Amino acid sequence: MERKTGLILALDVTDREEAVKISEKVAGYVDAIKIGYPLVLSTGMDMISKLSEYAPIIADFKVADIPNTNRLICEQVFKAGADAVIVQGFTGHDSLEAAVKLAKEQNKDIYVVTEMSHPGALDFMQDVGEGIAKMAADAKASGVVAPATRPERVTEIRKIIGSELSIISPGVGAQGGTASDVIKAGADWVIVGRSIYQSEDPAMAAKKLVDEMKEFI
Ligand code: FNU
Repeated sequence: MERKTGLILALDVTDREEAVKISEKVAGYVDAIKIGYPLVLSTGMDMISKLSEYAPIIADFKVADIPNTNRLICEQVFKAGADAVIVQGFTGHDSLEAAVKLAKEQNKDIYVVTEMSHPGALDFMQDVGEGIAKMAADAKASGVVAPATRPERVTEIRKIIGSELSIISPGVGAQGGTASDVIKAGADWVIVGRSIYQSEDPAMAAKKLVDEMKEFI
């Protein structure tokens, strides 16, 4: 994924027309559009190829299965036109390696969730976040997902993965994180949903975020 603005739109709307309209409006401000279960379950898998007319698509299916099933899922998602898939890391090295192997064969990207951005991630995930980050680097994934709600954790994770892997970071805006803070902490991209798609003016909301990050990118 090429970094021009540092912004990824999380498009968690459930209406087809609205999804297309917002994508049209913000296309000039985003490097990718992340879609997941809310949009795909409500509108179908063909939304992936439709929205890829506007930006590269990251499919946030948080794939978390045995290696063979991970491979089968990623195969279908890439076939539908996605450029990247988000997978969970807690399933371990073999599950991750199966996804990365397939992605590399098809010149696609895998991003691995380390520690999630919501408060409940402290219950179990934070304790294993650093280990997952190391595993993602060893497996040569394209990058990791790390929490904008905890910029200090993004800095820790950056130390572990080095500069080869990217960090994409959700949790800006509605979850309390600040775009410029998490970029300064070591993230390459912020992932922003509600603050953009629930805004009266999604293009202006996206532009504001891009302007805020500009000097740190
Ligand atoms: P917004 N997301 C997240 N935290 O928020 N994939 C994670 O740790 C993670 C994610 C997704 O809060 C979430 O599902 F791994 O409205 C949503 O699609 O800005 C988006 O990032 C954040 O949306």
